[in-house]
Amino acid sequence: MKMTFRWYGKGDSIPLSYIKQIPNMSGVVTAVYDVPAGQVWPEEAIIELKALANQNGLEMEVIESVPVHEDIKLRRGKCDEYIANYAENIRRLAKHGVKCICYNFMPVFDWLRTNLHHMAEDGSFSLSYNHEEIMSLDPAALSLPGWDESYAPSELKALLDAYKGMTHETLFSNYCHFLEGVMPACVETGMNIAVHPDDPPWDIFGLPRIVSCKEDYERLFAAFPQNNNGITFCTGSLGAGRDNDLVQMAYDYAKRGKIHFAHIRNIAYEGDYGFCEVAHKTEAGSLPIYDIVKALVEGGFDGYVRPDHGRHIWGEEGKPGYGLYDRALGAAYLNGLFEAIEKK
Ligand code: DNO
Repeated sequence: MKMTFRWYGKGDSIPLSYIKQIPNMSGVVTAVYDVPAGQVWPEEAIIELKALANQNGLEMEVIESVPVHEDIKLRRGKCDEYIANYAENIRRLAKHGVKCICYNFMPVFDWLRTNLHHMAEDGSFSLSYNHEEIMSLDPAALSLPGWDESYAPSELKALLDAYKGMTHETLFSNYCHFLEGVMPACVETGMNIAVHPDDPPWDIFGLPRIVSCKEDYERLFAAFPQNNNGITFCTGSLGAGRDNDLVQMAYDYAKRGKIHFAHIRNIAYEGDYGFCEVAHKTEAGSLPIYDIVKALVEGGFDGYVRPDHGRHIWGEEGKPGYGLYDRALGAAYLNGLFEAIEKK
């Protein structure tokens, strides 16, 4: 396994030199943030990002994300041009040493939370999700920070209208159309693409979601069996689905070489759907983090790992989920788990 850390480029308040000081940190997970979805990333921008990481003793082998334009998910407008651009991005990134691209295929919204500053008893802050609150919101009037992409209210309304009535089958067929277009570039360059699961793993606001559970993965792997076509095993996202057996999935998909990237974090369940993000350690929440890591190791997992969302602790402020301190603690904990389990 290679331990990595998400870094939001030059605009990130966390210096690369601090990230390097986290024990066993091999590299950053980053992206070119100032190019709109659908466009080709200038090679100079890729070279510059990589140079910054390398100057600080860090690799840049994982990109999260190359965003998928909504026209691709809707299979409309400039869909095919955007797919060709995506394939070009794969080639360019591969040329500069990138081995894995994390992306998602969630319509309109990426991860969704109702509170980005939920205070725990110990005074730490984290992200939380309350299902009843989500159900009572008007999606067209939403504005939540943190997405890779955000929309003006009028754009959001038009986009939501465009998805009206879309079935899971149609979205999956649009997804296959996208993969048909980009898979040759992956195979030709050796690039692994790792789809991030839906977060949370169920339909939101009537929008279909198709990367939420074992059945979804089986359908995806059956359609595109290439080794390059894999997943980002995100424990927090998949784990919000009470029916997902994360330990079994971790073992099976690691064994099949499908897990290119793992996002590891813990959540504490609240009610049937709700959850609150907590410290990474097993006992802090509802997910069996130790057993999941053990299953990954026993399945022969050798991909990239990053500690996912951390809490805000010790007075730190900044991007929700992406402070330095708690993610560094998470990395240290995960390093310990992997070392102990691997040596056993
Ligand atoms: C949230 C992240 C997601 C992830 C995208 C990948 O913190 O895990 O935003 O980067 O879904 O495309």
